[in-house]
Amino acid sequence: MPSSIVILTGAGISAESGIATFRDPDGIWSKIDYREVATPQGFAANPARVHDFYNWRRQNVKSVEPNAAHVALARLERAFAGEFLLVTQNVDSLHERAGSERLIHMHGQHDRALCNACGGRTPWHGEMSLETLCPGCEQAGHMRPDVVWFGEMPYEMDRIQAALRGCDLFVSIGTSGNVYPAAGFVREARAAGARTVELNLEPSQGADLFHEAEHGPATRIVPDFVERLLGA
Ligand code: BV8
Repeated sequence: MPSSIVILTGAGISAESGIATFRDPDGIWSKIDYREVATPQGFAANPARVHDFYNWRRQNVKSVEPNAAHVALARLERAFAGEFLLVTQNVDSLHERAGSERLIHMHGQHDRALCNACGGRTPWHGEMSLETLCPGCEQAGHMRPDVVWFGEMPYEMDRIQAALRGCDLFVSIGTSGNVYPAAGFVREARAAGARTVELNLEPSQGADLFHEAEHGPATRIVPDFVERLLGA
């Protein structure tokens, strides 16, 4: 039984809840150019288009539920006596809704707003636009989704890297291993001597970096993995 577990999740863990992934054949980036909606330059060039993109995603998540994989990770967190950290690249709130608590959204959350004028952050479940007033400074024209775009520094990297340095089990779930620095976490975990496991529908970009891999839908392979780990 490990003493310290770090888990990384990506869009694949939410796929069976009905949320589109990014790089699967019919994924989000096959329809929309990420440079237009997930970069500071895209937001500066056309904030209305970016607000439309996140308003659509925020609305879309309202009708979906956490799946068995999210629930299994929340169960593991409760049942495991050692150190536990769940790092997600996802900006949806399905992990929280499944009961996960020791959780970092390294790419932010689309149901939170950030004001570029005062730096204030606030939960946000409705529409957002250039006309939206910041609840803190009451200025309009400065609100953005509190997500990390390409070229921006992911959140809580110090805390994540400290956990990676101390873990003896690293599990990567539902991510294609395309986006850094998340895609490099497996290397940091291996350097710390951790056992590294990939649970994914198919081998990711970084599949060769993992000691073990299981391929299949997350709602099947994640509960099975948690069951075996807790039963060990
Ligand atoms: C940064 C938030 C530096 C918004 C996203 C090397 C080192 C460091 C940086 C870089 C580097 N090389 C390049 C970079 C820059 C860049 C980058 O990585 N580019 C890539 C394209 C090469 N990285 C950055 O810009 C990052 N910032 O490095 O800052 C810095 C330093 C100093 C000062 C300032 C800055 C920031 C990256 C974050 C960007 N934001 N999202 C939003 O969501 O709208 S990233 C985007 O991709 C997604 O949000 C998602 O979080 C992320 C990763 O995607 P995945 O989750 O993996 O999804 P994907 O569709 O790709 O894969 C799904 C997988 O699931 C597949 O493998 C599939 O097989 C599997 N699957 C499908 N169904 C199932 C399943 N598995 C199981 N069951 C199923 N049913």
